[in-house]
Parts: sequence; C-alpha cells; structure tokens
Amino acid sequence: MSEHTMRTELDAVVVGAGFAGLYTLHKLRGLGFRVKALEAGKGVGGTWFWNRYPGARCDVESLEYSYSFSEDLQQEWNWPERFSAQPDILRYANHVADRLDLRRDILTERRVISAIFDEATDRWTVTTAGGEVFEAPFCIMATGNLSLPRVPDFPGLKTFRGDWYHSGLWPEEGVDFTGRRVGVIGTGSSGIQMIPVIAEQADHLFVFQRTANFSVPGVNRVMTPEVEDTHKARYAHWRDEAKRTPFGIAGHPPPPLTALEDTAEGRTDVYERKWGTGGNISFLYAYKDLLTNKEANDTACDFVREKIRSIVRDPAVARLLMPNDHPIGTKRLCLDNGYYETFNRENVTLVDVRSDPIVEITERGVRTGTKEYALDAIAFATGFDAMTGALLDIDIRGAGGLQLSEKWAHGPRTYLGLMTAGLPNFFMITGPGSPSVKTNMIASIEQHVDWIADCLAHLRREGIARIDAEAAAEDDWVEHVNQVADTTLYPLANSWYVGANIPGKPRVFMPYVAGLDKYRAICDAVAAERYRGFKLAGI
Ligand code: N01
Repeated sequence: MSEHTMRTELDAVVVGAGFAGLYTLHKLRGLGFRVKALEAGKGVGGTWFWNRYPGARCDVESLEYSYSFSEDLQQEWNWPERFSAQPDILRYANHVADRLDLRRDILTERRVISAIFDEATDRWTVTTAGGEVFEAPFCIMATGNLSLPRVPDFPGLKTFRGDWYHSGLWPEEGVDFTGRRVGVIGTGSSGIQMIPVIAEQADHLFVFQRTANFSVPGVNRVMTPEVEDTHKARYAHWRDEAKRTPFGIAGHPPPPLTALEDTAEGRTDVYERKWGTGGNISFLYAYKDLLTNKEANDTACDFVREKIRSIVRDPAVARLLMPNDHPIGTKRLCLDNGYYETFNRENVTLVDVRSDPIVEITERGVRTGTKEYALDAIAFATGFDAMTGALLDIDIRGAGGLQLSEKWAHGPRTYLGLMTAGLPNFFMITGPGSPSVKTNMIASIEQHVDWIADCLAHLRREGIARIDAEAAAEDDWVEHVNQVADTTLYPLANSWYVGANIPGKPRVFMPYVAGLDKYRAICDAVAAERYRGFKLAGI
C-alpha cells in the first residue's frame, strides 16, 4: 500500500447498499456512529439494482416487502401493483436513500476486495478495488444472498457472435429482443419470469431446460386505493402480525389441517383456491405439513402437474415441463405470469438439455449433443453462487490471519448467521445459518440490523472493544440448523440452498428453516442473557 493511499477512519464500515446496507447505515447513524456504505454498483438497491431482466418482479406482496421501521415511510409510499416490478422496487430504494439523506455516506462503484482484522488494534481494514482504504472497529457485510451471478463454464462462450446477458447483471438500458432469435438458459425463478416477456418480443425463443421447476400463478394486479388504504389504516397491526409468522409476512393464518387429514376433493378445492388467488407462500401454506411430509407434498405436486397438463397443449411439451425430481417448495417455488401458457406460442421451443446437454456455445449459438441452435442473443438465467458467494469473493481474514475461505472450506459455519468465530467485530446481515432467503428478506434484514445495532450500542455502553462468537456456540448452532433442516423435505432437492448448483461447492443446507418468529425469539434471548455464546472483551 503506498503512503498516498487514501484512508478513512470510521466507527463502522458497511459493505453493500441494498436494503440491508441502507437500513444499517440509517440505524448506525442514529447511534452517532461515523459510518459509510461501500457499494459495488453505480447506485443503491442491491438485488434490484442488478436484476433488471424483463419480467423481474418480487414474489412477496409490495405492502409486505417494504421497510416497517418508519411509519411515515410506509404511509407515504404508494405501490402501483400487488407484486412490485423491479423498476418500482428500485425507485423505492432510491426514495429511501433520499428521504433518509443516506447518499452522503454511500460510496458507489466501490467494490470491496479485502477486509482484514488487526488484533493489536481491534480494527478492520477494508480495501476497495480502486485502492481506497477504510478502517473501523466494526465491519458489517450487507452483501446479499444472491449477488454473485454464475455463468456456467460452457466452452466457446467467448466465440459467440451474438449478445449475451445474465439475469443478475442485466444492462441498465435494457435489451430489445424484437425480431431476434433468443435462447434462455435456465428455468429457475429468473428464467420463469423472463420467458413470457421475451417470448412476446422475440422472433423465436428457445428455452433450454435442464430441470423442470414448479411454478404457481402470481395473479398480479394493479393496487387499488381501497386495498392500499385499508392496509395502511392498520399497518402497525399487519407488521406486528408478520413478526409472529415463520416467513415474516402477514395475512397467512396457519393452516388448520395436514394435507392427509383432508379428503381428496377437499385438497383439490384448497389447491384450486390457492392457485386462483396466487402467491407461493399462500400455496405452500395450504396445509401444515407440505414441507415436512413427502406423501402430503406429493398431493400438491400432483395438482400442479395436472395444471401443467391442462394448460400446455402439446402433451410431450407438457410432460417435459412437469417437475419430478424434487418435492414442491424444496426449491424456491416460482411465481409466474403466464409461464406455462407461453409454451403454447408458435414462436417458443422447449429444448430438453437434460437428455441432450449443451456441449458448447459456438459462434452462431448453442450446440447440444445433437443439434446447433442458431441464436442472436443468449440470456443466462443460471443463478448465483448463493449465500456464501459474495462473502467468499472478498479476501476476509480475522484473528491470527484466519481466512474465511479456509474456515468455510467445508461449508459455512456461523453462530446465528450473524457472526463466525474467529472474525471478531465482523457481522453478516442475513448470513448463512439465518432464516434469510426463506423469509420476507426485508423483515429478516430489519431483525438483523436492529439486533446488531442494539449489540453495538451495548458494547459501547459497557466499554467492550471486541465481540466474537464462541466456537462451541457456533458448533451447536450449525448442528441445530442442520437438525431443523433434516426434519423437513428441503434436503431432498438439489437446490442452491445446499449449494448444489455450483460444481464443487460443499453440500450444506444453509438457511435456518425453523421460522423467523422462532429465530427472532432466540436472538432476543441471546441478547437478554448478556450475549450468550459470544465472547466479549473489554477495552
Ligand atoms: O437461479 P436458479 P435463479 N445447463 O439457481 C439452470 C431468487 N429470485 O436466478 O436446476 C443448463 O434458481 C438450472 O438448472 P438445474 C429466488 O430465491 C427471486 O432463477 O441446475 N441449465 C436452473 O434451471 C431464486 O430461487 C425472484 O438443472 C443450467 C437455472 O439455471 C433465486 O433468486 C426472481 C446450467 C438456475 O436457477 C435464484 O433464481 C428471481 C447448465 N450448465 C430470482 N446451470 C422473485 O422474487 C444452471 N442451469 C420472484
């Protein structure tokens, strides 16, 4: 590092200016901390800044997928639709940044490349790709769970003469597919959302599907003043109810029955009603045991497969679209707007790359084992190195030079998903081992940030310079996270929840699936018991 390196002294460094980073900045400023958020993108919004692909939309309803910490903020903002589209959520993130005057402490286009702890001074040194250095006692990672996009390592991509894009790195100016032959690779949530929209523009769309995925209708609609006003009149009530649910979303009372307690006709009625009203939480919460009992789950799978059969006119295409390798809900249940119907269009071809895998990208397009598909553009909807990717992309070293990448070589280990032993004063927001992606992310973010802010205030009050997770507490937590997962059907799927989408990634179930309500109670109890399981060291 040259002696001219610019160093900024702070009380806390926040990495990321998505919803987690924005709220952390606001909260820590409120405590009187000198704090900056370092953001790789050109603007705020995180996921919603990067994922601008056509059809990108949240699968949590807008009135729930928004900050609850400020009554003014939630009352004054108007959501145009039931499920918000990406541009509206990005507008909201920008509004929050302006409304709370956050921008003066957000540094954009600052990609953090390292964070190193100095044991002698109890300080973190955080360095950006541009060589700027920030020093602070606390380092808070608000780097997101799905923020390291992954393009499969297909030979020949560099030779492709057309244009290619990844859902999570979509060009700001958008892409016009009109009149072009387009290939979409991947049929997860991103692919399933973009396919119907691209199909309307493209001359021809080829959908390269390796694994069929379950999807249920979004049933999106314009937000009426009645719906909005009624909700806002009791916003505090709904937010409070959301806190008492496993997924941080109000309006879904616990189902009274298990699936097998109901009759076959009863189940069809319930599933039909859920299909009609739309939403993935609503569908999976049809019965108590859809995610814990395979036989129960099969009834929901059969219902959706039957729907696919009834919607898609070509029986061979319908068969290919029917998922059969995982219980419904054990991969993120997709929410769509006309996905299955899209395969009735003349200009859409489903290519089964399970039986005939992609072998290379050529100058002209995509080549499978048996055929070359000439394309003008390829959209990769091939997902992310989830939950750990963005953290491990940074050179992070804790006490005694402990490297996070080495510590997590066999999978992430955390205490409460908040800290990892050996990295003092280093917090993760919605880290692996926390409910995160299995909940309304904004609800989880608020819970984490509030807990971290209370913790930092406590440390300051008590004159404590260093907090670290105890190794034993971490071991117990990791075991608990796994035990809970093992009581569910989740481990049966080859999902990104277990890292199965990244070749060589250790298979570890990463989210905590006991529910945000239970998790919140555990975190509160830990804090009340003077941060049980953490080592606190005085100044
Ligand atoms: O990524 P994914 P995503 N050859 O990993 C395929 C959130 N999200 O970006 O299953 C051929 O789910 C892969 O096939 P397979 C949400 O939490 C939310 O869609 O591995 N295909 C799969 O079909 C979601 O779960 C929203 O066989 C290849 C696809 O690419 C998460 O983000 C919207 C391949 C990847 O699916 C990630 O979703 C969007 C290869 N070599 C995203 N490699 C909403 O809120 C991969 N694939 C609605």
